[in-house]
Amino acid sequence: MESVDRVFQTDHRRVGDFQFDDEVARVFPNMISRSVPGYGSILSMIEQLAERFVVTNSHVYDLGCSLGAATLLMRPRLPGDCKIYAIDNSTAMVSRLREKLTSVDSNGGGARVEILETDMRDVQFSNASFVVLNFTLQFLPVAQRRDVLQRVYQGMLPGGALLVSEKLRFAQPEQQDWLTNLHLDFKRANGYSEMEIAQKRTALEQQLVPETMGEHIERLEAIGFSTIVPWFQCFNFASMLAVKSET
Ligand code: GEK
Repeated sequence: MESVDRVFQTDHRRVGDFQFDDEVARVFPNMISRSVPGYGSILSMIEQLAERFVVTNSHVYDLGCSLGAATLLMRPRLPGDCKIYAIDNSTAMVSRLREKLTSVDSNGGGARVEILETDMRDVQFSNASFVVLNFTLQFLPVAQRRDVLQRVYQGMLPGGALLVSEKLRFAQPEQQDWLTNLHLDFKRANGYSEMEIAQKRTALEQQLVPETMGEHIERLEAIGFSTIVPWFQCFNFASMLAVKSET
């Protein structure tokens, strides 16, 4: 049975220091689906999009994979000669994913999975047909985001695609206020108290820095991606696809 997120329910926890530790990893599926509007829809589309972009004998990267939700959905649908690198720098997430992976049926075919406990800034990308950054880029310092995206692009096959899902910031204050309030309503409707919402917000403030959709698109274009398609948005959460030209 899924463990319920009560991480910020008491005010004993030292806020301002959000970490992907064991306490968070234990409740993570519950936490993310109650906090990120559209998370479930995005995951099911990742499964579908992987089938479209992944080519035989290529690599797929799931960067900041947490408990491997995207990896585990993609794996059975991809060719056996493909490899998914499921990458996260949290020991708690990676060890839970290792346990999970040994318990899923590996006889059903699909891609091989290699789990790496490492920082995505240190990954050497190669032969990539599909790269997933599902709510992960936002945790890197803004100044370091371009370098990671650039290296993804360089390691990507022609016709390959990068999927980036992020919390967004809005340049117009009215839009920012509306969408923030709608997101807060979503969290309240999912049972989070005002104290939990406030404490998590404080804890994440320094670590999750959202950018505007325009900033994302501009950077991806500057790197060289030929087509950038924002394909999903719910309140202040969005997902986009950046495709590398075939030629
Ligand atoms: C999902 N994609 O369920 N290198 C590697 N991993 C990192 C880094 C880094 N530098 N920084 C953060 N992480 C998942 C959800 S959660 C999103 C992604 C959220 C990892 C971090 O350890 C955590 O597991 C993940 O990125 C972010 O589809 O919690 O809002």
